Amino acid sequence: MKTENQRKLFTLCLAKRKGRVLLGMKKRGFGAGRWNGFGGKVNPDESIYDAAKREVWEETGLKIKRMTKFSVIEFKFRGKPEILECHNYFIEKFSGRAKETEEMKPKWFPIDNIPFDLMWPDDKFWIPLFLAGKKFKARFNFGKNDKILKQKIEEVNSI
Ligand code: 6OG
Repeated sequence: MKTENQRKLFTLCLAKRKGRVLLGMKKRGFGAGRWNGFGGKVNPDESIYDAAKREVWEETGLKIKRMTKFSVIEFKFRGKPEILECHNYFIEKFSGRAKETEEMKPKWFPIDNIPFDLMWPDDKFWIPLFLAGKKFKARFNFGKNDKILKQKIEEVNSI
């Protein structure tokens, strides 16, 4: 009998304002050296939404006022049993100014100049959907050197 892969919950949050998207250069840990949204692991004692809010605060100093989920993406790496279930949020309203922290160096990018070559390889497939205001479910299977072996993206009405 095949057992269900273990799931690990993550969050990833993106802010968009006046034709620009806020990304952070990850300075340490998983994904270091890449631009990405803000987020991390969900602790056992918190909701996914609260975890997302906490990570944005820890990584940028921004205070979330309103945030909506736009997708759930599953990531699977070859040879590793677990599935990373990543819940993605659009930061619609916030207060404060993004500042550099120990983990992230934030920067606003024009939406027509997103540094996809310096991001996770999946991002170029789904960030355009996010920018178009779509909701979706996706799955990416990675092989050696973070190469995408298989992918599936499905637009949905609600998530
Ligand atoms: P910490 O290890 O910092 O959380 N993440 C990914 N993001 C993208 N765009 N593509 C991937 O492809 C990713 N895998 C993980 C989820 C890691 C952060 O990195 C995101 C979290 O926000 C494999 O706690």
